[in-house]
Amino acid sequence: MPLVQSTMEGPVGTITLAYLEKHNALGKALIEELLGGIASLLAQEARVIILRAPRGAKVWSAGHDVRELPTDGRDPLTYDDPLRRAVRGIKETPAPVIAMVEGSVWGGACELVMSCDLVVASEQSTFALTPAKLGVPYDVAGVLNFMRSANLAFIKEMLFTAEPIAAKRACAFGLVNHVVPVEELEATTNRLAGAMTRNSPHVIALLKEELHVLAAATPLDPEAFERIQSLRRRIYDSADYQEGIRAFLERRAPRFEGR
Ligand code: YXS
Repeated sequence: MPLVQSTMEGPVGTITLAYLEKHNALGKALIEELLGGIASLLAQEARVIILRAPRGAKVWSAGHDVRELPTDGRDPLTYDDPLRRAVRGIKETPAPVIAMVEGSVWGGACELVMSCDLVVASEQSTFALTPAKLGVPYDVAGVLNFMRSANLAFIKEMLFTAEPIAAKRACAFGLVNHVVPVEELEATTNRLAGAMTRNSPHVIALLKEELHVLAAATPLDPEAFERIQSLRRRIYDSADYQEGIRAFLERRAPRFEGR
């Protein structure tokens, strides 16, 4: 059973996350299919790609597959982690990618949505940044993506509380382009996609790459980077990191002791 479905309608490609029994948890296998789907749609000359969950989904994506988070002292979000590869893959896709969101979005799936170029969300959808809830030392590139996606104080509230935030608030702080009634979700997304397909694909691809390169032009002192990495290492070597994953798997609230 595919974990991702890819379809083309005219110049618009659609990728539907279809790993429903695990609420579209972003594991290695799903991400491989996602990146393969994008490549296949681009090979069919898709001018816009829509990334969605099935209609009526309660959960758009439950985030990184917790069962694939390493517990043997390895960094949980390295450059080659599937989630990191998916985020880069979407940013490097020359065609615009629109996240069409219905349902709840969790953890790394929020970063996946933020890596898309536009976000159209239903009024009932929610977004929760969960590193602090799971005890995960999120990586520098990911935190930078959060910072660039919305107002800093809002991102801090999302990260420090780990509580689901309603789409309307996410939109007010720049995380979402449009919030619409669920029955208008597809029409609004298709209208935006249609408007883009009528414009020059090469200019759009150039503008997307210019914005990506300029946004990424953040000088970071190597020593500062190393200091952050050592702070992260202390956390993914900590008992609290193990506790966060164990609590999830045991379906209970975590008991973080700061160790
Ligand atoms: O018990 P089975 O085998 O049926 O599987 C259950 C869940 O374990 C599984 N599942 C997941 N598996 C791996 N990774 C996940 N993130 C994940 N989420 C869910 O899916 C099956 C059905 O889930 P269940 O029974 O909990 O469904 P529900 O309808 O009662 O609740 C839906 C959710 C989404 C509210 C609930 O599944 C949930 O809270 N999921 C975790 C959301 C979350 O905290 N995600 C963050 C993952 S970690 C991450 O993204 C980053 C590393 S970070 O945290 O740093 O941002």
